[in-house]
Amino acid sequence: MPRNRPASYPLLLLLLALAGAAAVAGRRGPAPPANATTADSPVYLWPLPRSVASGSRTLTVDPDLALDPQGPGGGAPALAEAFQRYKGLVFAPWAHAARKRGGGAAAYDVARLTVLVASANDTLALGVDESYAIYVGAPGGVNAIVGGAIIEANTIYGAIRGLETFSQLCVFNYDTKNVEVRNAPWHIQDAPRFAFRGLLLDTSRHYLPIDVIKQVIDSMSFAKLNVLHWHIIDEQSFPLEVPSYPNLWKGSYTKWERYTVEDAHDIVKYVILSFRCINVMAEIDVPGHAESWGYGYPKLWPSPNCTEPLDVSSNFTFEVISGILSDMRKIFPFGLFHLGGDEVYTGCWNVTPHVRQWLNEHNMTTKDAYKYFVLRAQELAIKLDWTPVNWEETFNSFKENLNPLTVVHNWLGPGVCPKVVAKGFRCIMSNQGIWYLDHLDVPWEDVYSGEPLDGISDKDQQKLVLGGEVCMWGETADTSDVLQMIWPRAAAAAERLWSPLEAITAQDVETTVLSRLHYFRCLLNHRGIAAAPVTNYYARKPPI
Ligand code: CP6
Repeated sequence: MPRNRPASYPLLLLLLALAGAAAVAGRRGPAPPANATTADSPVYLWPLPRSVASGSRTLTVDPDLALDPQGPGGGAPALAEAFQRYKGLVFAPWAHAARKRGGGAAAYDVARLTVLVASANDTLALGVDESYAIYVGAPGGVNAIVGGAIIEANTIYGAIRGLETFSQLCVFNYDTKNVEVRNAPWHIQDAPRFAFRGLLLDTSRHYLPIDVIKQVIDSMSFAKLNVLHWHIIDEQSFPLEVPSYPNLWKGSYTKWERYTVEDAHDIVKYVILSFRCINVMAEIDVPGHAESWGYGYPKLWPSPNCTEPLDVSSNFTFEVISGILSDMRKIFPFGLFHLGGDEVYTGCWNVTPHVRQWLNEHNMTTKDAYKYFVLRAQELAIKLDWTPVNWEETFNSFKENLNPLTVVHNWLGPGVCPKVVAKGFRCIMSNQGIWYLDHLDVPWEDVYSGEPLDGISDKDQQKLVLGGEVCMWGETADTSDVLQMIWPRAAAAAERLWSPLEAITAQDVETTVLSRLHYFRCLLNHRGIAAAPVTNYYARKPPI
């Protein structure tokens, strides 16, 4: 099997059938004989929680598992909705194989899931408390219920992270046809290492239908990623409706490859109102990467021969940016907004007569004009109560002038975040050598080697690293393959952003991490996400 090729569907299904069954049995290789005990089979969680204690009992889980909401935040309708969603995820993949229990009611060990949410505050912001604890069948657990299951969290968002982990403890037993929690009693305590755990989706190079974006969002929640960086617009197409400037989306590829304001609202509702605990950070990339704006408003181009970067000399440019931002503010409640600022090639500003004249009048070099543009766009975003995020070139070019609120987004390689935090700015790591998912030749092991705090030893400076983000640039990805390109490698970054560094030893990376990642990939497949095979897993698997 060639390396790194997105799996074809028949191949995917075959792998699913073989590997899925093997993984569910908790081992690599053939499924165990019918009389095999499953009590000592490993249980795989991804990302690894902060602390995990387990035992050796196997508990059955009632297909009619009931939610027992407790605490000031327990009554939120969103919790009930999330619980139903997770029940579906735990039981539905096995519906074809599950056997209805005939006759009298069988007693299941886990018939009720108590979810205790300490606070009724349901504001979703970066840094919201996502911690949780889980007890399953833990004698001496909160209510000392043997066979019971309890999730405790400070916020509904922590509870939802806990539901994800609980769902990963639930394993289908093909022999008994029960969903089981093995290795109980469990006591898990967990909280994320970084507040910002992002994934970039690029809908300009290829349009992605709303349903595909929602599928990506679902899959993000399985890996506990929490920021969807929506790179909506770029030079190739402008798919978003902007009521203030209704010609802008003439820059879409076709009128079918567009997002209405309602579509964008729908995405935000999907992540927020349904309490998946994911923020949407929207981006408009200026002044480079914006050629498509000019299809609707050619005046945004310095000239027909200079269609990028946007015309820095014209007030109209900033009026349009202001209109876009005001319209987008009504859609995107998240506190961060990305203003791009990368790969700005200002050469043609110099040779466009009216721009050249403006530069002369203002005594500016093109580099000055680039700075002027970025800072003016930042002011517009800040006025709308947004924290601006910019790609690292802005910091590299004029760090001393960036607004102190700026979050700098690394991409060019390692080494910039240490400089960024030393200057007191916040940083997000997306080192293109390892965290650009469109680079298909990067194996998961390299993704897994990512460490946002590399080169930063000062504790206060470390706090300025918000986290990191994997980038799914869209030049080579559309509906047909975007999920295969994202998964399973994004999971490798997700674990680095969630799990404590100390929880995973160098030896683990050589041994258990591979099995857990393989298991998580199968879990994604079972949940309908077309995750590709784990790179090189086949090469390391013992022959059957
Ligand atoms: N588009 C935008 C891109 C990239 C960037 N910005 C990019 C650059 C180099 C690689 C991959 C992606 N396609 N707007 C850089 C942040 Cl290798």
